[in-house]
Amino acid sequence: MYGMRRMLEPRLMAEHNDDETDHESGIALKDDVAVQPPRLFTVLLLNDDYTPMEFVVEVLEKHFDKDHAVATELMMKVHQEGRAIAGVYPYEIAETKVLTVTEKARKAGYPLQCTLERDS
Ligand code: TYC
Repeated sequence: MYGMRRMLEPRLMAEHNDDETDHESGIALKDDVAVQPPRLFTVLLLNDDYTPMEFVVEVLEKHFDKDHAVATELMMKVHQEGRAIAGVYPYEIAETKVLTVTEKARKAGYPLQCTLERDS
């Protein structure tokens, strides 16, 4: 009479329940939830005629974890080709980087465009 024991001694029930399924109710607990990897978003930098090259290099170093040589190459790619990928992240991280970089550029008086693109 597991049901009765459960009513009287809920702690005992929990100790016996190794597979995290409630066998009496048939309710599936957390084992049955399929966990999906987070969707990834691409953060892009776009070219403009006014943001100083050094500012973009600094952004890539400080916010996208690039060393000075890679940051300089990426900045030149944006300058010459119009855009480049700064990094690829789950949504919340990508969105935060876009907001942080955009705010930093506006505060410095530059029109730098930093945008998001779904799934890389
Ligand atoms: N084109 C800018 C200049 O000549 C430099 C620049 C590079 C601006 C990359 C934005 O995302 C950018 N000063």
